[in-house]
Amino acid sequence: MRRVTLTQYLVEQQRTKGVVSAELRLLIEVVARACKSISHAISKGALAGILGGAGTDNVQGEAQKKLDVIANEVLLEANEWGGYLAAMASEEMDDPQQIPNRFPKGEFLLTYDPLDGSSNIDVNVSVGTIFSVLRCPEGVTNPDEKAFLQPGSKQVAAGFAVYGPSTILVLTIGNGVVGFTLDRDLGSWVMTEPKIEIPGDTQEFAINMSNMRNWPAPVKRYIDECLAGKTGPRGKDFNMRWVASMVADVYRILSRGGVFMYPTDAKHVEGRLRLLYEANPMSFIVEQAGGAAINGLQRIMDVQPTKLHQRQGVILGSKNEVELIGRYYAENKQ
Ligand code: AFP
Repeated sequence: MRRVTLTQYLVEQQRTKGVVSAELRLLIEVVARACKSISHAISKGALAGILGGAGTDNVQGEAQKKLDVIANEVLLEANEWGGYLAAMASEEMDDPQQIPNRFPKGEFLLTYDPLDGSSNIDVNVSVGTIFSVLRCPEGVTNPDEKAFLQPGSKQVAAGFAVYGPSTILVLTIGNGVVGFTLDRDLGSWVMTEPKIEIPGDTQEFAINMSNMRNWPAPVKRYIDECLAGKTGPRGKDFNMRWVASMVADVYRILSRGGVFMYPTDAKHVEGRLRLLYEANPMSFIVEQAGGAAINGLQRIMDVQPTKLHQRQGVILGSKNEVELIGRYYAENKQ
């Protein structure tokens, strides 16, 4: 069977469905090419001397891995000259990165987490890259932080790469969710999942159980019921997974259902995950795949950001499961 490549998919979406403009198509292809380079660097591991700490901290005050810095630079260099972007923002940079004056500017803003799950990189567990595309507000020629503070519902595209046993790219341009696998022989992203849909129900949850003592009541109630299994209120046994790389947990949920939870709690009062380049792109993808994404109190993509690196509680995955958890939050407020 002739495989469809990412380029062919995007050209078809542009030509026959008008879902994507030429500029947005070309921007996505640049980001996808950067993910290929990151995948190549990661696959060398210790052989390339690129594991371990970089000896620097990022804006979150977290120690950077060498690959955090490398992945960030790959995305910066790939995107600054293309002419599709007005500015970029990254988990690894304090402020938005302007496009150098020697290059043309475009109409889009790109936010990204260049290496999600980087605490896993030194122990050879899957990591990834997450990205989100917004339109630059009309008339803004030098976008500052304010230009990026748009709710997730304004995203025009979102995607993530998982650097695992195979390297996979998951993408939405608002017309469903598609999966591509990197064919290293051809150097192409080849479509392997033409229409990803999350099952509405599940028997699998993903949460870091070591935070249990800090959880809010609705989360404790939900997990206790899952743990009670067949003889409990859910009437079925549940399994648990926690990779501690959001890209890996979300890709599993897209593939077979499940619910991913990193709620705000007594220790993570604002949440742990970042809104603009983790929670929003993953929420866009999950909703486009028929799932749901809330912070407990509201839909994540309705949240109006106030800071570039703000954190956000995240509960996303199988629609029926997320809605049940949302009901527990609502009942807890009464
Ligand atoms: P790192 O990029 O610092 O490894 O964090 C990964 C992450 O942002 C997300 O990918 C995981 O789901 C979550 O944090 C894991 O958090 P815990 O380490 O607290 O389980």
